[in-house]
Amino acid sequence: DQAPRQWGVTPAISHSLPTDQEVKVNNDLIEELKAMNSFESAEESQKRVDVLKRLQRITEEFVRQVYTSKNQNELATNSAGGKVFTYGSYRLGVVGPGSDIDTLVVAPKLVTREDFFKFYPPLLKALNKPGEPQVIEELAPVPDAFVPIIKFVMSGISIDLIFCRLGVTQVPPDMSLEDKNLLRGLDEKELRSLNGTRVTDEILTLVPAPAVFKHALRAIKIWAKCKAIYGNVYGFPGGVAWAMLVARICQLYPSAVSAVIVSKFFRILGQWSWPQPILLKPIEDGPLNVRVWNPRLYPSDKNHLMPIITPAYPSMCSTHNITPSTKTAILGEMAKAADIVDRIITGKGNWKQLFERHTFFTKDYRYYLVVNASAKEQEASVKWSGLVESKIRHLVMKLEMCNDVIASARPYVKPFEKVQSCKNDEEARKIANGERVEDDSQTDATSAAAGETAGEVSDEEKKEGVPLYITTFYVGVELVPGWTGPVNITWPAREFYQMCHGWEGYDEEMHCVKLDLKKSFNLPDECFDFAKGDVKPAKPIVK
Ligand code: 3AT
Ligand code: MN
Ligand code: MN
Repeated sequence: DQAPRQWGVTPAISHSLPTDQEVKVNNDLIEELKAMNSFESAEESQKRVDVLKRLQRITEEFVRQVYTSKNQNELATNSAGGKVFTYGSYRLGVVGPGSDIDTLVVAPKLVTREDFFKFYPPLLKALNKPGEPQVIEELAPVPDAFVPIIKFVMSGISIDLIFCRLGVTQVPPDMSLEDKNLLRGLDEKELRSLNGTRVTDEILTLVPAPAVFKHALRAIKIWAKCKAIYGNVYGFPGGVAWAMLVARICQLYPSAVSAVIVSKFFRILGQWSWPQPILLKPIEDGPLNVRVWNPRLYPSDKNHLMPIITPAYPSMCSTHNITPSTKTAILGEMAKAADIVDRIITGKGNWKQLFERHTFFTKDYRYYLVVNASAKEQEASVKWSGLVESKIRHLVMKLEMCNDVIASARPYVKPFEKVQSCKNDEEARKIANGERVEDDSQTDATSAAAGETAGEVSDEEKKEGVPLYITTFYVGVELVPGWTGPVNITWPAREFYQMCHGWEGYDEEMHCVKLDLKKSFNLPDECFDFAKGDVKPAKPIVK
């Protein structure tokens, strides 16, 4: 008899097959995932397949057009190829009804990023025929992004399309991105673009049973979102990091069902000796002159509190954003979840209890720091709110340094967007700065749901005055026990303003950012999901 294959960097903890009870609990889990609308219908999945086939054809046409424009002969043009890869939740097999498709176009070396932005958008636009339903909507190329991207909606599905050229003359249909020598000669943007697909592809090869992994990952992602501990920008693990955590547990229990993976997940990772890293395989060396995660070599890597390392060369820490407060929040939720899942596994509880909504706004804090980022124009607002969002975790770290008054601070993981119509520029300026305005009849905000883009201002609203695009972020603040004095946040506020105002695109006529400390009972309605049973904190009655 052969010893079972080892998955990952240590032997498995157990090869046990599931018990009848575990199988039953696992079926309950799948039913609960269905009830929560985690899966799409067969038609919806087929639509994604069709959209990807269409993108593959457009990609081949795109490469041909570039070759023709560069006077390449017919033989070279016809064999150049071009291929669409996927990454993100679609590649990992965990898409839900609202997910986008994250796609990567790979082309041979003659095709540049400039060609991509010049030739690809017109090919997409050409799919829209007059008098017919529009195939492509919301087309938005962003060539100067950290990862240059074309965003659009195709047949109703959001697409993130990024690009990478390789140092090869042909990209055939069976091309694989596994070989790390393909990375030679790429610039930083190309390396970043290629990374997502290489990492997700590799994760899938490193788990013993992909179907078990996918269901467990669906459960963990929903749980993390319910508990508001999901999102890299705010200092929590993002989709890829959660996926690697689940994958590691799958390696340790190769024969377990998803429900058991979920239960071991909370026990093992909640008690993990962080900052010991989570690895899916030994870290590899490679042909590039780039940094690979190594705390013995790089002091900054030693600062990572919960390192979760990507498997594909060049290995990186996917969780360098985690701060002391977000780490505490994650481990606290894991400890609570471990107890809940113990009861579920033994038949004394049910899965609904694991997926209960967080109490961030209803119970957890008495004080909230409200961050309002506002701009006079929608386009400016998108960039500005993104910039402010990226600084929230720095604000949290500064707040935690005021440890004579503040015990902990935790960011909420979703922005709230609204458009407010103001009488004139002067009123807009006042509102942006959080000053009281006399007549509030003109200042009803039209709120958009959390995380969604606020709609266009109607013509009527434009006539009435000037719009102000406001994005609001929240940070829960816990004071040191027994503190009754004033809460002075002058220093962290000043530091935060400085960070935001230091942005190269900052224009004080256009952008504004303002902090405001509120008591829990003064939080606006946008913080509560009354349909899900949220109850707004009441003002304490003072005798
Ligand atoms: P959804 O099902 O789409 O909600 P997802 O995991 O696919 O979940 P995204 O589409 O937001 O999430 O992201 C897919 C990957 O794209 C994850 C990460 O590798 C990369 N990515 C997304 N946003 C950023 C960002 N702001 N910076 C760097 N990489 C990003
Ligand atoms: Mn996605
Ligand atoms: Mn995406």
